[in-house]
Amino acid sequence: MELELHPLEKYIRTEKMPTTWCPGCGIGTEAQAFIRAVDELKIDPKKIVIVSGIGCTGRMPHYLRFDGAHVLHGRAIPVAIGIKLARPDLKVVVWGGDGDILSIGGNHLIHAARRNADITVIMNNNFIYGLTGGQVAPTTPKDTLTYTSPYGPDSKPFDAVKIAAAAGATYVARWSTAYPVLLKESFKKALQHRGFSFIEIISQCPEIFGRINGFKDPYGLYQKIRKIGQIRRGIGPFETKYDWNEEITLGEFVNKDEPTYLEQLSQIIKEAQESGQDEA
Ligand SMILES: Cc1ncc(C[n+]2csc(CCOP(=O)(O)OP(=O)(O)O)c2C)c(N)n1
Repeated sequence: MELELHPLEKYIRTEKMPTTWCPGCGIGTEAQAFIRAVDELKIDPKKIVIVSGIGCTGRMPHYLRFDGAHVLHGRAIPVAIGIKLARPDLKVVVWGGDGDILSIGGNHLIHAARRNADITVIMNNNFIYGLTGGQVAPTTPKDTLTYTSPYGPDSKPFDAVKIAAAAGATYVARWSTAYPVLLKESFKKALQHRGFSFIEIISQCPEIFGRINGFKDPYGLYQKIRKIGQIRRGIGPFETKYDWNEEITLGEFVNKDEPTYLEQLSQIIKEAQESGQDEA
């Protein structure tokens, strides 16, 4: 009898299994939501490129059967923009950790957003540097611990939704691993969006962040994430909360249509050619 393959197996590099991700990690839930989104949209997998930096999340191009690039820590966004400029027909997706996207790569994030670069950035926010063993991240919430901030973080956390929106991102959403179907729907919107789309996912890192913060198993941390993740509809990005003790607001906060980076560049070149300036 021939074994029947799972219908989504074609999107996974099964030869690379098992993954390096810890048991109970939220990244697998994100990957599944993404491939379901691609499948439902019937996008040709050859038209998708996943670009990642270094981190646990950075392993994504290894495990998903799309073209991909695993580049320097923090530099996935400029590589992705380069790919998109060279091949506008491709859907270019950056998948990174909160350290990758907001610390070392923070500058790239804000400039990609202000340019409305036609890429999607997915940021796995596990509140900590996972791969390197649990250092404090720019997202580490007040009243939580990491191995380099054993008395709590010394500064207030970044709220990625507000940063992306303030910098000019034209699609901004935040979900959590507790809502995989809503996350999938959001991936579908981002993949179809013209311009810069940003999705933050609040996700559990049970082995490092969970342990140091007193969660005995992945489910306990997942429950906490489920409890604080409040979905709010019809509010703007600056009305959201990022508070470990009260609420991390989930939902879609920006969705607007503006000229993309490539369109703006093309317009400038066209105007320069028409006025004869490009001959100088
Ligand atoms: C230029 C450079 N600086 C630092 C590092 C070490 N480093 C690798 S991954 C990482 C942070 C990982 O945290 P995050 O981006 O949040 O991803 P996660 O592992 O949690 O998914 C750091 C500091 C590196 N590889 N390259």
